[in-house]
Amino acid sequence: MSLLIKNGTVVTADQSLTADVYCEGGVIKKVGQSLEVTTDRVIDAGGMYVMPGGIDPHTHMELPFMGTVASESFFTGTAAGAAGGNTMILDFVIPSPKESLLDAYKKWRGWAEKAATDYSFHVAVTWWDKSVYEDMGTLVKKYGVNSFKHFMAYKGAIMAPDETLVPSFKRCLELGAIPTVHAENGELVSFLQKEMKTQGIMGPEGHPQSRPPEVEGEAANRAIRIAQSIGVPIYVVHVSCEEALEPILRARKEGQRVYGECLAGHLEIDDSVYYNKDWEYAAAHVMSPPFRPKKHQASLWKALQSGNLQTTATDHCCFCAEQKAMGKEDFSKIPNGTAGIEDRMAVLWDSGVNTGRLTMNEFVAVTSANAAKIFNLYPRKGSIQAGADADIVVWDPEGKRTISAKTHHQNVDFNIFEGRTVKGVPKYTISRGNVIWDDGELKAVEGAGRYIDRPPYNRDYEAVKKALVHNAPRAVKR
Ligand code: DUC
Ligand code: ZN
Ligand code: ZN
Repeated sequence: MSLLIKNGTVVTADQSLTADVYCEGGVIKKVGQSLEVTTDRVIDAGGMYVMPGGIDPHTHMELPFMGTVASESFFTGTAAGAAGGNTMILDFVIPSPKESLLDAYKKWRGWAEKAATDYSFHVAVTWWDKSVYEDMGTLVKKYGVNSFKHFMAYKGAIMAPDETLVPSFKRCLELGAIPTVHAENGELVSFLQKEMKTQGIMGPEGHPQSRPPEVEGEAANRAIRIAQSIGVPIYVVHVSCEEALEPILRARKEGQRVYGECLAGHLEIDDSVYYNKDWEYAAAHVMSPPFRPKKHQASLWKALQSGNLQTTATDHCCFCAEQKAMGKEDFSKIPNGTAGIEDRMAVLWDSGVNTGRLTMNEFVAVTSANAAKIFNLYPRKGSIQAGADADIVVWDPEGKRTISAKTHHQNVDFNIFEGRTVKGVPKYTISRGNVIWDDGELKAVEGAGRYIDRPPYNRDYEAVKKALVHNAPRAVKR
């Protein structure tokens, strides 16, 4: 299949230019003005922007979690993602404690064969022993994994205490991989959940109150300081509040290589949702970290605008009303997760580009290119240039959509952006040269997506370490 996208404005993280884009065999062959080629299909992108397809670096398709399984499969989730302009996800392999990392990785690879767009995996380190150390090496050297996730919350389940974080971060350094963290102090969450219940608070309003911003701030700071002591870069997922931003800003100012991600939901939605009288509505918003009081959103936007947060994601993790009802009598049993893969790009465009907070180039950076760079996929992904994968979104800045669970493609019965009309929508989403979102028609094919290897970073880690670790070892000759 060959495809020519004509008359559009190509917008990448680096530049905007009037150019045609010719794709063949799943890759971009030429970018240039007035291309004359024989092709199977021509898309007229007049008045539209031709951008790298979105990369959502944080999703959980069909995740077994909190006694149930997320309702979105790798097929339905990536298809919905394509309807929203995405062409790649980074999902998470999450081994149960004592489960071999390699076994879990192979299990997830099997599930993900259904994906309609390309995908890759972060692998969670949920426990520690010699086999985990060895499996991390195998995953990096043989299976194209260059990022390892650490949940600092979910005590008694997948939480990684310091005695796991420290050796795992050190192993990441040796391997040229990057540690990532879900930053919430799991001990404190567990303590505060009990406190809430002692005070008779059993409804969804107990969720944000048992996971306040200081719980996130403490964990973010601790993870960043551990990374600094070891000399390894670090990526903090779903930064939701000022208390977590603070150590990120401080560390970046000190020259530490710290990256931060924020979610479309945290940028736009505040914690009043948990105090709604309707239990189902409130429970549908239960995710961790929770939505925050309004002032945090302004700070997250500023951090995104200034480049102190580099990526946007969704933490797409869907549970339907009947699954949320598992926590009807106890908020701590409500499966944590909300959807958003179909809406992230349009919401970011509407609230970011339309308001002037982000330039179009910055929009591409935070929805695609930066994730590709941080996770070593660039320029194969996240760019529009000859040789890159033909993963493209043709964006209609005048198109409008009113977001609703009744019309979305996500396999979940609730939408946190319900009723919002966004201006700026994907008109065509092209995955490896195939048009899978075709002017309102979803043509995603189950199994068409491919696993993408991410090689380790070939930085000079010893030099990086020397520059980062404040106190170089000093021996005294006696
Ligand atoms: N947070 C969620 O809300 N869901 C899945 C896992 C997580 O950390
Ligand atoms: Zn998380
Ligand atoms: Zn997550």
